[in-house]
Amino acid sequence: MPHDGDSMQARYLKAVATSEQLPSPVASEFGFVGRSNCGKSSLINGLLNSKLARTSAMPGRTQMIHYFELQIDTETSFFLVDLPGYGFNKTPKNLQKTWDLLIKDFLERVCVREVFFLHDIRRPLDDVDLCLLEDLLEVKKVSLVLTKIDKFSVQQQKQYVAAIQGALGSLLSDVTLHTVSNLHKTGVAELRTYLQHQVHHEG
Ligand SMILES: Nc1nc2c(ncn2[C@@H]2O[C@H](COP(=O)(O)OP(=O)(O)OP(=O)(O)O)[C@@H](O)[C@H]2O)c(=O)[nH]1
Ligand SMILES: [Mg+2]
Repeated sequence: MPHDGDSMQARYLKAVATSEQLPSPVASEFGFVGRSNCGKSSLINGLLNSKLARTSAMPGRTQMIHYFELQIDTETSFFLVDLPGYGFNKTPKNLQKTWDLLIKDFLERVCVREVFFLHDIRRPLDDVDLCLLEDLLEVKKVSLVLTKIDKFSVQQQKQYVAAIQGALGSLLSDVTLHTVSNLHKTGVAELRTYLQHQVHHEG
């Protein structure tokens, strides 16, 4: 059942710049990845029902891993992890390397239950996106979250979702597809319920 947010508690845990700073694994963690500007931090705020994650119209805003804790009830608490966006060319090469290593170490954590691959519904999935998706699927369960659906009418959304499903090809059956608008809060409560379900159920 979707929550109205009244009983939830959200908390910013920490920023992580190197693998050594990753917190000890005490609860389920969910990673949020995707191109810069696709709406990762915004959706995390929507799920937390807070403004704890910093968002920006300028790509590359989130440059470290940020851990947020969401306590839904006395039995359910988990971490939403905001990962740096990719496809941001202005980042110095050596910094990009450090980020890649950090993300790799993050993905190896057993406590990371699933990765949410966020993608702006207006953009076609290109080879870089598909490569990353394949890499993620090798190590984790993956949900593909199409963001900013408020940009389209319901009819257009259907067409764009169908195009993305086509681009996924054989990967389609390996991912769980979600559509959201954080602006209109469409699909956000459902995604929170999905997260809660993953915490309580294996697989
Ligand atoms: N129309 C619309 N705009 C959105 C939505 N979610 C986010 N945005 C806008 O998209 C821009 C980027 O959002 P962020 O949440 O900062 O994106 P990000 O993926 O965290 O970006 P980086 O941290 O740079 O990787 C901001 O201008 C947001 O206001 C949405 O649901 N609808
Ligand atoms: Mg961000």
